[in-house]
Amino acid sequence: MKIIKLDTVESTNEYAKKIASKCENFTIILAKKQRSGRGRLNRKWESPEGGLWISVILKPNFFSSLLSLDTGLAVLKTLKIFGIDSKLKWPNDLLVSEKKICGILLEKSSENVIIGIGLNVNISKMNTENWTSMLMESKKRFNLEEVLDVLINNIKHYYNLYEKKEFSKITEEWKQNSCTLGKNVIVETIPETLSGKAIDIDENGFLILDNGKKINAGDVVHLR
Ligand code: BT5
Repeated sequence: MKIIKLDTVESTNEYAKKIASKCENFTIILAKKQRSGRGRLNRKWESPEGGLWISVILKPNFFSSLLSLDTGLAVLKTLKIFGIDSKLKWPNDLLVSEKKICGILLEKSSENVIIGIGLNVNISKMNTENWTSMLMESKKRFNLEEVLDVLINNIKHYYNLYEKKEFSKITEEWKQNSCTLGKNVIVETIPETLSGKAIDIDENGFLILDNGKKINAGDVVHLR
């Protein structure tokens, strides 16, 4: 494993994509700040100093979007170790009391997979809505290096499960910690807007609604 530490970068995911083919498996790009951090569909990701903005370059033997949910478990466990209870919102968010504390951006770049993780650690002011941070939840500041160490260990653990194809272990743990399942939801996918009750996920990490629809990617609104 190698960590490349940067001061300011446009986006760690973009940087990772550029160098991925020359990197070893499990290379991590870490930045103090991102000038144009990105979410899914090119949405802006606020990345001031004080957060953990990283991209992990992986060279998995196979690809499944379950990797995004698997990474969510690594963040969930990290937050728990630092005393913060969070929930997983399908497909890629971690919430505390319905406020976003972390977002995950999974991208493929030829044979490489880039997993971007944005975790709001010591942040108290930001230009977006409905967010929170470790500092705001616990009224404590955290050592970023310590949080990073714990996070890396957890990513390794869950990535190992993924490589060993222990899909049911991943999905079961995900389901136990999800705040999406059991709720009525609206899901915006690229071709259509769907609604129904979220009842399950399958071994690819797809969301299953009570009307039988299976969704591989989309934006979820929790109704109740
Ligand atoms: C995500 O997108 O949640 C994925 C975010 C991934 C960020 C990491 S940081 C390291 C790596 N390098 C990058 O350039 N990106 C990755 P999405 O589900 O599309 O959510 C984006 C939405 O979250 C925005 O439209 C805002 O509403 C909200 N948002 C923006 N910044 C936020 C923040 N720091 N904390 C919480 N919510 C935020």
